[in-house]
Amino acid sequence: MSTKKNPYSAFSLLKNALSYHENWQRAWRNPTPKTDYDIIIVGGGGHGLATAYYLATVHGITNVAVLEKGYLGGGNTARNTTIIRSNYLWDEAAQLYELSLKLWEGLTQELNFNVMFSQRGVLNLGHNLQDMRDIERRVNANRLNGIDGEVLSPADIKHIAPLLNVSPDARYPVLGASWQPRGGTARHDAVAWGYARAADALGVDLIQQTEVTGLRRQKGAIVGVETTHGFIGANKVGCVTAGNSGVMAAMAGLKLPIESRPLQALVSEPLRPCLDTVVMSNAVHGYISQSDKGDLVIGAGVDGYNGYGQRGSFHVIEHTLQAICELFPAFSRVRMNRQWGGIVDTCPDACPIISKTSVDGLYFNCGWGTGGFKATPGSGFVFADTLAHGRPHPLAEPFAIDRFYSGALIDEHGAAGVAH
Ligand code: FAD
Ligand code: PYC
Repeated sequence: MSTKKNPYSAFSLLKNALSYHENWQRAWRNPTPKTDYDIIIVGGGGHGLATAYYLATVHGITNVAVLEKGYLGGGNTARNTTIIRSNYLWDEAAQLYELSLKLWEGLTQELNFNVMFSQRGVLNLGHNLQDMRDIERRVNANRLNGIDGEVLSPADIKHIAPLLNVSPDARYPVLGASWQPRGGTARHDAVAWGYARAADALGVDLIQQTEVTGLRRQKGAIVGVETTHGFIGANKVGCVTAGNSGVMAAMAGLKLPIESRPLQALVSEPLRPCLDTVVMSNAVHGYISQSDKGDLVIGAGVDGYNGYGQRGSFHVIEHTLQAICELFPAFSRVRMNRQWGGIVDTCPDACPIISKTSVDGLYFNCGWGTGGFKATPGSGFVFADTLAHGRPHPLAEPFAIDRFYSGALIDEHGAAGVAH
């Protein structure tokens, strides 16, 4: 038996609680920025932190800073409903999300940090004949790509989610669903913290409370960033600033084909375990799972207007809760505890941008819209490779900005999970 003290033992938890948490060991350093780095990542969300981690671990590039205007993982990473799946329609998207799902499957071991990845399966409901045709097409395409998927009947669905109303008299009758058993949920904070801790241990500087306010160029090429704490040099800058990508691009005189809109979610009071899978319905703009604490985690559709206010409109969540109560009559008396919003950057084809730009040394990873949490590991992996080599990773190539000029769009509106 090891005689090493376990800093996370029950006794130490109690001791730290009684000392007002003053004696916790820091999980990562709080470094003073250097004057220069090989690569600067702007944005300390899950994607930025994963990028830094893979730069260090896969490519041996550790002279890297992640600059975050707030606190690590405090953006959309903190605000999302954590649904993970890879059942996208087109080969390009399906392969990227499937890389991510495979990385999720080993992430807790890789980071030595429990990201609480729970493969409880994801149901995407169909409510009319066209939904069912789309579901069948998508499941067939997934299987051709080696991605798990089945088309389920209402009786199969009832077996998996007994509280779901599959009566043909329902206002939104459930005609069937796609089912991805390897899908599920993870703990959003843990993903950010796991990547942060591992990247820091490899020498990456994680610099919080430092906003990038400008991009400095010489002879057209990037030489560093202006921040609220002064200039920091780097010849490569990767912007991973979900919700603010348009603002970042404008600093370089670029315009991205992106709209920024509020997306809301809410959680209920905790209940006893009653739903051990994820249920999504794109048609009715609602999706639901139950957290390990017992809360129902419920998400809505995007708000109809562009903006940067992290809140959203009441009528949107009201509509979502009407739909959830119709699908799950047993939840009609459950009280909601909290509501919040995040700003999602959406592209015209509901797919991300992972790309070099026309400015030498400036790269963007953005536009994940309503569905980027599931992509966190895969996005970081391919973006790190793209930054390290100065050319797109093969899986990132179809997601370059120039698809909006060539017309090679990858329309994933049907699989996006949230209509927009
Ligand atoms: P973020 O976590 O937002 O990180 C970007 C960071 O950049 C922020 O921390 C921000 O402070 C920082 N930043 C911005 N500008 C600057 C600057 N100038 N200088 C320094 N730092 C800056 N996806 C799913 O796959 N499944 C879901 O179930 C799901 N549900 C969602 C529910 C809601 C309500 C919302 C809002 C989103 C949801 N998403 C979901 C989408 C998902 O949250 C995002 O796609 C994903 O978290 C984006 O991760 P990120 O690391 O790129 O962004
Ligand atoms: O992309 O699966 C998804 C999703 C679910 C809720 C929000 N986004």
